[in-house]
Amino acid sequence: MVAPNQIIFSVFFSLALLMVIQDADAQDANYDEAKVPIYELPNPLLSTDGTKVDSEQSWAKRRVEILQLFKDHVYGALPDTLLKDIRIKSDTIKEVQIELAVGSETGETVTAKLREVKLSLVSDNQPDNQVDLNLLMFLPLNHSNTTPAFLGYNFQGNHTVNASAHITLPTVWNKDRQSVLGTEEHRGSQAGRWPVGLIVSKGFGLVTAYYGDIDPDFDDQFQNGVHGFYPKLQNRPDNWSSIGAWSWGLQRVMDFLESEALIDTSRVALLGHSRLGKTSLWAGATDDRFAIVISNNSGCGGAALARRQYGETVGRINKVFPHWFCEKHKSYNDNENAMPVDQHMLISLIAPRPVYIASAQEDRWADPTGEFLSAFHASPVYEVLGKKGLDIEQPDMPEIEHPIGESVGYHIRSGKHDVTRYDWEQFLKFARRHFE
Ligand code: GTR
Repeated sequence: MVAPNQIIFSVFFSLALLMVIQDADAQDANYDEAKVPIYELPNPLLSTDGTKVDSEQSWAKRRVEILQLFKDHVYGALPDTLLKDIRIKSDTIKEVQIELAVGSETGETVTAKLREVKLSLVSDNQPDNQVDLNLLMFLPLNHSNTTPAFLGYNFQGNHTVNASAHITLPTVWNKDRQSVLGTEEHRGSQAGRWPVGLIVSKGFGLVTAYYGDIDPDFDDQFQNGVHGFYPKLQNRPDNWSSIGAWSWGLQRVMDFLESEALIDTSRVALLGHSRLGKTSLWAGATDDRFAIVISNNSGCGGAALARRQYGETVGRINKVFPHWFCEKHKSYNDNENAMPVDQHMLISLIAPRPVYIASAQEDRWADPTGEFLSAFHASPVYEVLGKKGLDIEQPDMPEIEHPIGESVGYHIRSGKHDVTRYDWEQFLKFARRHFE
């Protein structure tokens, strides 16, 4: 038995160590635009056999090719036996009515339904293996199958999303790879990232879950979480990665939502921040049931162009997070130009569905310019499909807090790596514009 103070100490120590390593790397990183190497991006509209893509039909073929390249070289394979051998059991744990503050200043509130559902993923092939995903939902009072919703993972447990005492304290993974009970003290600690009252007041539901439920975020050679269901997808160059597993988990949430009439599943906006923003892009690319995809400050392996080698690089991300991407991806450490894809092509896989990329000015580690350029270079694919993408002629970054774009939306705001109310206001506007 480990004493709680020992756990706290080692969590603190591991966190401090990680921060020291990250700080050193972050300081060594390139933040000089003049040192960005000259690079040539692969063209999403040029097939491997040299055919130019200029129609919906030719894009459909090219899309298959690009998707496969991302599976082989970046995120790894996904289980293709979906739901033939995995069953989802759902138990409603709680449903209560709550009052939520819409804004901190006005005193305005909105009444919502807080609902908790435990999804148990059970494998027919491995009866002893079960993974539970605890969904937390905030729904407008009169929600129905016409209510649009946002879906996104949280980083630290459902109880951190909002301070409501109704939220069941979950188990979460600490840095020592121990599953521990979340504490009262952390209730609502991430509430600044989740303006739930605002979301509900605009007529949207919010569905969230702790990403560690699906796959704990550490390198354990893919034994735990949902990886245990598909051992055949490991020990190969295109192994099912953690970003792949988290993406797969979001798809299972969608399966559940489709089986209930809680919300309108044709109007689900998938959203993620940082590593979970990388995840939302990959989930959106591999499952077209997500009607809108939003990626906030996703950086390297997310929206940012790898070839720029600005801020976090492929080599650095694979060193610190060896489980996020597939094995093959490591062959591009300090070798970005050899990749057959770059991240603008990931965004293009979401076309013609609306996609939104958000950056933060001080988040240089995530390379805001690289995130913007990806959105820009994905836009020609939208145009082939009859949509307006970012809808600008030249790749000139917009001013701070001046959102741009049609089916590809983009903004850069002032401030740090985070999800703020400003970001949500733009996501809500974008979603309303496309859903209405
Ligand atoms: C950092 C990592 C980034 C980003 C971030 C996060 O340590 O280097 O790629 O994903 O974590 O997810 O918070």
